Amino acid sequence: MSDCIFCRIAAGDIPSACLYEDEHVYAFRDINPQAPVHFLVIPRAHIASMDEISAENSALAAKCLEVIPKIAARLGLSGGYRVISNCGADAGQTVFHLHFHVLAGKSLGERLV
Ligand code: DGP
Repeated sequence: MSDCIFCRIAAGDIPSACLYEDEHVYAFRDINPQAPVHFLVIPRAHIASMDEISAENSALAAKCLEVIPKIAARLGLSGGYRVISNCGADAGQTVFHLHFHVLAGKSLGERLV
């Protein structure tokens, strides 16, 4: 989708700090980090949110999840990390292209799950 900012980032039309890419998945650092380490993992295909995951496209979401421990290991996140996907207005989703936030680099505490 040409008007989707994350589609354009995955396509290389908008610069980003890439951490991983393959045929299906793109990962890059969040522009507004909420923790010392904060990156986003997205499918290259446009899926608007968790609400649009179905039997037909769930393998793409799984591919996103598969790369998270690989990136975490490369970044040395041995202390752990938190994975969040905001879905819809109440969750504060601002970019309507499925993405998984990965937060780490400090003790994140026990609040908010
Ligand atoms: P959410 O609220 O879950 O939809 O989070 C969207 C995130 O995307 C937010 O943490 C900021 C990040 N973001 C938005 N625009 C850009 C951008 O152009 N580049 C990068 N790297 N991150 C972006």
